[in-house]
Amino acid sequence: MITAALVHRADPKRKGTPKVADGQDLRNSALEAYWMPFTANKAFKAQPRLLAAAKDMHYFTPDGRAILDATAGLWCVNAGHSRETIVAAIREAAGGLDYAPSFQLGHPAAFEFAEQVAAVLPEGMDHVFFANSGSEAVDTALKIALAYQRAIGRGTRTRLIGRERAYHGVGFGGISVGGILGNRAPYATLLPGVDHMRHTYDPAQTFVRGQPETGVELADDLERLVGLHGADNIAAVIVEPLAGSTGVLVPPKGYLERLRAICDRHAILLIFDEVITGFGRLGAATAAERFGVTPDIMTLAKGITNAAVPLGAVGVRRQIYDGMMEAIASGIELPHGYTYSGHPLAMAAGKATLDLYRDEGLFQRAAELEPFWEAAAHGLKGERHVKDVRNLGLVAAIELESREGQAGQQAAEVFRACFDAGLLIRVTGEIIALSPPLIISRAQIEQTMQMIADVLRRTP
Ligand code: PXG
Repeated sequence: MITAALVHRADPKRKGTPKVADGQDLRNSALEAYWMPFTANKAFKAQPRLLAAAKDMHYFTPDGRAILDATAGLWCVNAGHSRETIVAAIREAAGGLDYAPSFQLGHPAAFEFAEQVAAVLPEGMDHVFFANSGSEAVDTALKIALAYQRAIGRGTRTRLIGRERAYHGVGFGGISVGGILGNRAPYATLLPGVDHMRHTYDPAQTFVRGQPETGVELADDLERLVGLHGADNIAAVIVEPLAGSTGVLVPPKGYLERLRAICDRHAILLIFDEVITGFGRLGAATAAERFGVTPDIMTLAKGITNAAVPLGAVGVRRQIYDGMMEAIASGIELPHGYTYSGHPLAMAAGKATLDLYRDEGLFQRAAELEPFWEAAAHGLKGERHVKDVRNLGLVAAIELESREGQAGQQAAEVFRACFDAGLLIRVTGEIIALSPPLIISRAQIEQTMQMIADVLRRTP
């Protein structure tokens, strides 16, 4: 068991079999070396929660307890866990071509997979750059936007526009265009020349099913920024079509369409960050497809490999790739890339993943489940502490009332109680975010909502 090995490695003098039920008896020293990401390290290490295995819809704890995964890991395991064809593809790749340099050399799987990704992207978006994470994909997208504007002679277009409450990963570019205070504040001045549109959540509109009818005019905030900075100084605007990490903010009807129109009017590049929304989450290959709005650049990660190997990608429209190729007569057109761009294991995992999505019709399945999912999520209206429910595709948010003077405590407690009861949810502030693997059954959807309701009733 991994936890036993962990304890023994960290403390060879320790005798006997350590008790590892839910990690309760693990000694802090065994957990010390790992500085955990986005985690309250001290609190976690005092009371760890460990996962040892995963299959299909479930995680398993070291003591063998099954945990129903209502979050697809971190919005990424869209086809369910440890799927055999993906595992087999990774194994085969690792034993064949373990690594190939990505600069000035190629290997067939990278070209094949780029073509396969391009085939699921909207018409005209037919070139793909590989990174290793969503954060790298975002920084790559921003750099492509800047480099393209400069290459085609629009070098004054250096400003980037993001949106309040946006999450675009943790690179300096991503946190600069991002709009989450806690992720920005510790890191001083960030990138210069960035501005933000307003977010799209209207707290007066609660328990809206799907896209809100009102709020399309929030897109006009981009016009305000054009009026402030001048279109000739703006390179690109980046938005999550559905803001996920910040707590599931669903775009009002017509909002993305209007954003596209404003970008077209002012020759501003539109970037969709589809790290969460890509690969079936909204019942289509991409949010762009679902909404019928095609951006100029799109970031992808997470579901692209079913999270089995880290991979990020950036899709770009033909005009951008061709524009760069023409403008830069010789030499390296884009001085950017990673040691692991197009890594053979990631390419193999990605190919097997897209095959699986196709063979099992999982994007279609998500679309078919959406009405059932929506009804089940909104069934939590009226439960204790629930002040809003929002949903789109196979995503839902259940927002809770805060306890007096204790912001975030309610949801944190619900998270722990759900985990103990055998359900993995994700919480941010007082918002429960649900985004299950697309293979979830109707019975498991009902079970998810029932378990949350039970926990809410027990939570003071
Ligand atoms: N863009 C978006 C829209 C994301 O949601 C990233 C970029 C960054 O991806 P990487 O691979 O660098 O983490 C993300 C990541 C959560 C949660 O629980 C969300 C993310 C990551 C971890 C947790 O909301 N999104």
